[in-house]
Amino acid sequence: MAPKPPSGHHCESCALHAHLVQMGIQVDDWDYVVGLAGNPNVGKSTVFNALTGLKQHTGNWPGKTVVRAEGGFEFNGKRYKIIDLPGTYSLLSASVDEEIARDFILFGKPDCTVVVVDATVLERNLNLVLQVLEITDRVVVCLNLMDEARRKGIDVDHRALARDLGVPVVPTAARLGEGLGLLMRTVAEIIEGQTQTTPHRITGNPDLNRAVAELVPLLEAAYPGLPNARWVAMRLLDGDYRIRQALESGELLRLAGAGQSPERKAEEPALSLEVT
Ligand SMILES: Nc1nc2c(ncn2[C@@H]2O[C@H](COP(=O)(O)OP(=O)(O)OP(=O)(O)O)[C@@H](O)[C@H]2O)c(=O)[nH]1
Ligand SMILES: [Mg+2]
Repeated sequence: MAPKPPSGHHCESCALHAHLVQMGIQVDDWDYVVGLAGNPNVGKSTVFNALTGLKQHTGNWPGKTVVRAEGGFEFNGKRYKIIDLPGTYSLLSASVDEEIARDFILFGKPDCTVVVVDATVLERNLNLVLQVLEITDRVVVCLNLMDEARRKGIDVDHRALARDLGVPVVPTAARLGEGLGLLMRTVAEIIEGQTQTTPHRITGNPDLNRAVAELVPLLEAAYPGLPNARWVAMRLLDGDYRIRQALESGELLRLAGAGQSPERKAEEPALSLEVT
Protein backbone atom coordinates (compact mmCIF):
# COMPACT_ATOMS: atom_id res chain seq x y z
CA MET A 1 0.00 0.00 0.00
CA ALA A 2 1.33 3.45 -0.89
CA PRO A 3 2.07 5.69 2.11
CA LYS A 4 -0.46 8.46 2.71
CA PRO A 5 0.72 11.96 1.81
CA PRO A 6 1.32 14.16 4.87
CA SER A 7 -1.74 16.18 5.88
CA GLY A 8 -1.03 19.81 6.72
CA HIS A 9 2.24 21.22 7.94
CA HIS A 10 1.94 20.82 11.66
CA CYS A 11 4.75 18.42 12.32
CA GLU A 12 7.69 20.04 14.07
CA SER A 13 10.25 18.28 11.87
CA CYS A 14 8.57 19.53 8.71
CA ALA A 15 10.96 21.88 6.92
CA LEU A 16 8.21 24.26 5.86
CA HIS A 17 6.92 24.67 9.39
CA ALA A 18 10.43 25.31 10.72
CA HIS A 19 11.05 27.83 7.99
CA LEU A 20 7.81 29.71 8.63
CA VAL A 21 8.51 29.85 12.33
CA GLN A 22 12.06 31.05 11.74
CA MET A 23 10.74 33.89 9.63
CA GLY A 24 8.54 34.98 12.47
CA ILE A 25 5.41 33.97 10.65
CA GLN A 26 2.52 33.01 12.83
CA VAL A 27 1.84 29.31 12.76
CA ASP A 28 -1.31 28.74 14.71
CA ASP A 29 -0.73 25.37 16.17
CA TRP A 30 -0.25 25.60 19.91
CA ASP A 31 -1.02 23.47 22.89
CA TYR A 32 -1.15 26.34 25.39
CA VAL A 33 -1.45 30.11 25.44
CA VAL A 34 0.34 32.22 28.03
CA GLY A 35 -0.18 35.94 28.63
CA LEU A 36 2.67 38.09 29.87
CA ALA A 37 1.44 41.01 31.98
CA GLY A 38 3.22 43.55 34.14
CA ASN A 39 3.86 47.20 34.88
CA PRO A 40 5.77 49.15 32.24
CA ASN A 41 9.53 48.55 32.11
CA VAL A 42 9.73 45.48 34.34
CA GLY A 43 11.28 43.19 31.73
CA LYS A 44 8.23 41.61 30.04
CA SER A 45 9.76 41.88 26.58
CA THR A 46 13.08 40.60 27.89
CA VAL A 47 11.33 37.49 29.24
CA PHE A 48 9.37 37.23 25.99
CA ASN A 49 12.49 37.49 23.83
CA ALA A 50 14.43 35.03 25.94
CA LEU A 51 11.65 32.46 25.64
CA THR A 52 10.75 32.93 22.00
CA GLY A 53 14.03 33.93 20.35
CA LEU A 54 13.29 34.48 16.67
CA LYS A 55 9.91 32.83 16.79
CA GLN A 56 8.02 36.10 17.01
CA HIS A 57 5.28 37.83 15.17
CA THR A 58 4.21 41.43 15.67
CA GLY A 59 1.11 43.18 14.54
CA ASN A 60 -1.52 45.39 16.09
CA TRP A 61 -4.27 44.43 18.48
CA PRO A 62 -7.42 44.16 16.39
CA GLY A 63 -8.86 47.63 15.90
CA LYS A 64 -6.17 49.30 18.05
CA THR A 65 -2.91 51.02 17.26
CA VAL A 66 -1.19 49.24 20.13
CA VAL A 67 1.53 46.82 19.03
CA ARG A 68 0.94 43.20 19.81
CA ALA A 69 3.84 40.77 19.98
CA GLU A 70 3.29 37.07 20.09
CA GLY A 71 5.70 34.25 19.84
CA GLY A 72 6.06 30.56 20.20
CA PHE A 73 8.39 28.07 21.79
CA GLU A 74 8.49 24.50 22.88
CA PHE A 75 8.90 23.31 26.42
CA ASN A 76 8.84 19.68 27.56
CA GLY A 77 7.26 18.58 24.30
CA LYS A 78 4.41 21.11 24.45
CA ARG A 79 4.05 24.10 22.16
CA TYR A 80 3.38 27.40 23.84
CA LYS A 81 2.14 30.60 22.36
CA ILE A 82 3.01 33.62 24.46
CA ILE A 83 1.54 37.11 24.18
CA ASP A 84 3.52 40.13 25.38
CA LEU A 85 0.78 42.36 26.81
CA PRO A 86 1.07 46.15 27.02
CA GLY A 87 2.66 47.36 30.26
CA THR A 88 0.01 48.58 32.71
CA TYR A 89 -0.26 49.61 36.35
CA SER A 90 -3.81 48.34 36.61
CA LEU A 91 -6.59 46.60 34.69
CA LEU A 92 -9.26 49.15 35.39
CA SER A 93 -9.68 50.20 31.76
CA ALA A 94 -8.38 53.70 32.33
CA SER A 95 -6.44 53.50 29.05
CA VAL A 96 -6.44 51.50 25.83
CA ASP A 97 -3.41 49.56 27.10
CA GLU A 98 -5.18 48.62 30.31
CA GLU A 99 -8.28 47.61 28.39
CA ILE A 100 -6.27 45.37 26.08
CA ALA A 101 -4.49 43.67 28.95
CA ARG A 102 -7.72 43.27 30.91
CA ASP A 103 -9.71 41.94 27.96
CA PHE A 104 -6.99 39.50 27.09
CA ILE A 105 -6.75 38.08 30.60
CA LEU A 106 -10.49 38.05 31.09
CA PHE A 107 -11.60 36.88 27.66
CA GLY A 108 -8.53 35.63 25.81
CA LYS A 109 -8.65 32.77 28.29
CA PRO A 110 -4.90 32.21 28.45
CA ASP A 111 -3.98 28.88 30.01
CA CYS A 112 -1.73 30.81 32.34
CA THR A 113 -0.92 34.47 32.99
CA VAL A 114 2.61 35.37 34.01
CA VAL A 115 2.75 38.68 35.86
CA VAL A 116 6.26 40.10 35.69
CA VAL A 117 7.12 42.30 38.66
CA ASP A 118 10.13 44.44 39.52
CA ALA A 119 11.79 43.06 42.66
CA THR A 120 13.35 46.46 43.40
CA VAL A 121 9.96 48.22 43.70
CA LEU A 122 7.69 45.38 44.67
CA GLU A 123 4.87 47.28 46.43
CA ARG A 124 4.16 49.39 43.36
CA ASN A 125 3.83 46.21 41.30
CA LEU A 126 1.53 44.31 43.65
CA ASN A 127 -1.52 46.35 42.70
CA LEU A 128 -1.58 44.77 39.25
CA VAL A 129 -0.84 41.30 40.64
CA LEU A 130 -3.82 41.54 43.00
CA GLN A 131 -6.06 42.69 40.16
CA VAL A 132 -4.98 39.77 37.97
CA LEU A 133 -5.62 37.39 40.88
CA GLU A 134 -9.19 38.70 41.05
CA ILE A 135 -9.73 37.57 37.46
CA THR A 136 -7.94 34.24 37.19
CA ASP A 137 -6.33 31.63 39.41
CA ARG A 138 -3.87 30.45 36.77
CA VAL A 139 -1.13 32.89 37.61
CA VAL A 140 2.61 32.75 38.10
CA VAL A 141 4.46 35.78 39.42
CA CYS A 142 7.82 36.32 37.76
CA LEU A 143 9.88 38.24 40.33
CA ASN A 144 12.25 39.87 37.88
CA LEU A 145 15.29 42.14 38.19
CA MET A 146 16.58 40.01 41.05
CA ASP A 147 20.14 40.94 40.04
CA GLU A 148 19.26 44.63 40.48
CA ALA A 149 17.62 43.88 43.82
CA ARG A 150 20.73 41.99 44.96
CA ARG A 151 22.92 44.87 43.84
CA LYS A 152 20.81 47.30 45.84
CA GLY A 153 20.81 45.03 48.89
CA ILE A 154 17.08 44.41 48.64
CA ASP A 155 16.16 40.99 49.93
CA VAL A 156 12.74 39.75 48.80
CA ASP A 157 11.32 36.75 50.64
CA HIS A 158 9.77 35.12 47.58
CA ARG A 159 8.46 32.16 49.57
CA ALA A 160 6.50 34.39 51.94
CA LEU A 161 5.25 36.36 48.94
CA ALA A 162 4.04 33.17 47.25
CA ARG A 163 2.28 32.13 50.46
CA ASP A 164 0.58 35.50 50.84
CA LEU A 165 -0.46 35.71 47.19
CA GLY A 166 -1.47 32.05 46.96
CA VAL A 167 0.30 31.56 43.63
CA PRO A 168 3.86 30.54 42.71
CA VAL A 169 6.53 33.23 42.67
CA VAL A 170 9.66 32.56 40.61
CA PRO A 171 12.70 34.82 41.07
CA THR A 172 14.37 35.71 37.76
CA ALA A 173 16.97 37.94 36.20
CA ALA A 174 15.65 37.82 32.66
CA ARG A 175 18.49 39.83 31.14
CA LEU A 176 20.92 37.21 32.40
CA GLY A 177 18.59 34.34 31.55
CA GLU A 178 18.39 33.37 35.23
CA GLY A 179 15.31 31.53 36.47
CA LEU A 180 13.51 31.24 33.14
CA GLY A 181 13.67 27.43 33.10
CA LEU A 182 12.04 27.29 36.51
CA LEU A 183 9.51 29.91 35.39
CA MET A 184 8.44 27.68 32.50
CA ARG A 185 8.38 24.53 34.64
CA THR A 186 6.11 26.37 37.06
CA VAL A 187 3.84 27.60 34.26
CA ALA A 188 3.61 24.05 32.90
CA GLU A 189 2.71 22.70 36.36
CA ILE A 190 -0.08 25.25 36.74
CA ILE A 191 -1.47 24.47 33.31
CA GLU A 192 -1.24 20.72 33.74
CA GLY A 193 -2.79 20.87 37.20
CA GLN A 194 0.19 19.63 39.20
CA THR A 195 0.23 22.90 41.13
CA GLN A 196 -2.95 24.21 42.69
CA THR A 197 -3.29 27.86 43.55
CA THR A 198 -5.32 29.67 46.19
CA PRO A 199 -5.22 33.23 44.88
CA HIS A 200 -5.51 36.02 47.39
CA ARG A 201 -8.88 37.68 46.81
CA ILE A 202 -10.38 40.76 48.33
CA THR A 203 -12.68 39.54 51.08
CA GLY A 204 -14.30 42.93 51.53
CA ASN A 205 -16.67 43.87 54.28
CA PRO A 206 -19.97 42.08 54.91
CA ASP A 207 -21.90 44.74 52.95
CA LEU A 208 -19.73 44.33 49.87
CA ASN A 209 -19.88 40.55 50.10
CA ARG A 210 -23.66 40.65 50.38
CA ALA A 211 -23.94 42.98 47.39
CA VAL A 212 -21.62 40.80 45.30
CA ALA A 213 -23.48 37.64 46.31
CA GLU A 214 -26.76 39.27 45.26
CA LEU A 215 -25.48 40.63 41.99
CA VAL A 216 -23.58 37.57 40.70
CA PRO A 217 -26.61 35.31 40.12
CA LEU A 218 -28.48 38.21 38.49
CA LEU A 219 -25.59 38.81 36.11
CA GLU A 220 -25.24 35.11 35.34
CA ALA A 221 -28.95 34.81 34.59
CA ALA A 222 -29.07 37.95 32.48
CA TYR A 223 -25.82 37.34 30.61
CA PRO A 224 -25.34 33.59 30.17
CA GLY A 225 -21.75 32.77 29.36
CA LEU A 226 -20.36 35.87 31.05
CA PRO A 227 -16.98 34.81 32.37
CA ASN A 228 -16.08 35.76 35.91
CA ALA A 229 -19.34 37.38 36.95
CA ARG A 230 -17.82 38.02 40.38
CA TRP A 231 -15.18 40.28 38.88
CA VAL A 232 -17.74 42.08 36.73
CA ALA A 233 -19.99 42.52 39.80
CA MET A 234 -17.12 44.06 41.76
CA ARG A 235 -16.32 46.43 38.92
CA LEU A 236 -19.96 47.48 38.66
CA LEU A 237 -20.20 48.06 42.41
CA ASP A 238 -17.06 50.15 42.11
CA GLY A 239 -18.88 52.33 39.58
CA ASP A 240 -16.73 51.32 36.60
CA TYR A 241 -18.55 53.09 33.79
CA ARG A 242 -16.60 51.38 30.98
CA ILE A 243 -17.45 47.92 32.27
CA ARG A 244 -21.07 48.86 32.65
CA GLN A 245 -21.15 50.21 29.11
CA ALA A 246 -19.34 47.14 27.76
CA LEU A 247 -21.79 44.87 29.52
CA GLU A 248 -24.91 46.72 28.40
CA SER A 249 -23.77 47.04 24.79
CA GLY A 250 -22.97 43.34 24.60
CA GLU A 251 -19.26 44.06 24.09
CA LEU A 252 -18.23 41.95 27.07
CA LEU A 253 -20.16 38.96 25.81
CA ARG A 254 -18.82 39.43 22.31
CA LEU A 255 -15.30 39.50 23.66
CA ALA A 256 -16.05 36.40 25.66
CA GLY A 257 -17.35 34.71 22.55
CA ALA A 258 -20.27 33.60 24.67
CA GLY A 259 -22.87 34.44 22.08
CA GLN A 260 -26.44 35.01 23.03
CA SER A 261 -29.35 32.77 22.22
CA PRO A 262 -31.75 34.24 19.64
CA GLU A 263 -34.39 34.80 22.35
CA ARG A 264 -31.92 36.75 24.46
CA LYS A 265 -30.93 38.92 21.51
CA ALA A 266 -34.52 40.05 21.11
CA GLU A 267 -34.82 41.31 24.66
CA GLU A 268 -33.30 44.59 25.72
CA PRO A 269 -31.56 45.13 28.17
CA ALA A 270 -31.60 41.99 30.25
CA LEU A 271 -30.78 43.56 33.57
CA SER A 272 -31.05 47.08 34.81
CA LEU A 273 -27.72 48.06 36.24
CA GLU A 274 -28.96 50.70 38.62
CA VAL A 275 -27.01 49.32 41.51
CA THR A 276 -27.54 51.35 44.62
N1 LIG B 1 19.37 44.24 35.37
C1 LIG B 1 18.32 43.72 34.75
N2 LIG B 1 17.77 44.40 33.76
C2 LIG B 1 16.69 43.87 33.15
C3 LIG B 1 16.15 42.61 33.52
N3 LIG B 1 15.09 42.35 32.75
C4 LIG B 1 14.96 43.40 31.92
N4 LIG B 1 15.93 44.30 32.16
C5 LIG B 1 16.13 45.60 31.48
O1 LIG B 1 15.04 46.45 31.82
C6 LIG B 1 14.70 47.29 30.73
C7 LIG B 1 13.24 47.14 30.37
O2 LIG B 1 13.03 45.83 29.88
P1 LIG B 1 11.83 45.45 28.90
O3 LIG B 1 11.93 43.99 28.68
O4 LIG B 1 11.83 46.32 27.71
O5 LIG B 1 10.62 45.81 29.83
P2 LIG B 1 9.07 45.80 29.45
O6 LIG B 1 8.35 45.38 30.67
O7 LIG B 1 8.83 45.00 28.22
O8 LIG B 1 8.78 47.32 29.17
P3 LIG B 1 7.51 47.97 28.42
O9 LIG B 1 7.16 47.09 27.24
O10 LIG B 1 7.98 49.32 28.05
O11 LIG B 1 6.41 48.01 29.42
C8 LIG B 1 15.63 46.90 29.59
O12 LIG B 1 16.72 47.77 29.59
C9 LIG B 1 16.07 45.50 29.98
O13 LIG B 1 17.35 45.15 29.47
C10 LIG B 1 16.79 41.90 34.60
O14 LIG B 1 16.38 40.82 35.03
N5 LIG B 1 17.86 42.52 35.17
MG1 LIG C 1 7.88 45.49 26.40
